Amino acid sequence: MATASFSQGQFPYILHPENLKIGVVVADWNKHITEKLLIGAIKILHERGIQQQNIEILRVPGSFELPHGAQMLFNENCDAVICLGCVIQGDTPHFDFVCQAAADGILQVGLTAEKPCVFGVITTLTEEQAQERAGGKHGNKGAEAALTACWMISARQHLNQ
Ligand code: DLZ
Repeated sequence: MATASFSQGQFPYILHPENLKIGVVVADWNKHITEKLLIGAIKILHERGIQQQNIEILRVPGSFELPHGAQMLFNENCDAVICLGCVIQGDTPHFDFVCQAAADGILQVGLTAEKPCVFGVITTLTEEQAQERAGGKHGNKGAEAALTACWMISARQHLNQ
């Protein structure tokens, strides 16, 4: 569960949305889920004052490709990148490889770019659990990822970075 202040969208810093460019990279695997994450993320960005023309959406095949997609978006001068995917466990170890690669890669890309690169990847055992996290009883993890991006950008702005 998200913490209280976070789920209420409260940050310790003020976000200055003017002139920000935000990248969103979306995996096509489990598209029926990732499109809901995308809608949730875009809604939050609009609410926080990011204009549609300053949101760059890039679609990639699967969650494994999210880090490379994020790298491409940072090369387009994005101030933050939100990575959206959904990995549902199957009968093979593929799940673990894809999840680990996505998590490690997203962290690495963000640290290399020295900018927020947010892990908005749902990793679940079942389809039902994924639905619950894409606008169901556990909220929308795409929206939470967008809030995380806004918070981290505001932290950088607070430090004048
Ligand atoms: C191959 C694969 C499998 C089995 N499952 C998923 C999944 O649940 N979610 C996801 O985003 N991607 C999956 N992929 C695709 C990989 O992420 C990747 O696109 C391919 O292995 C090609 O590199």
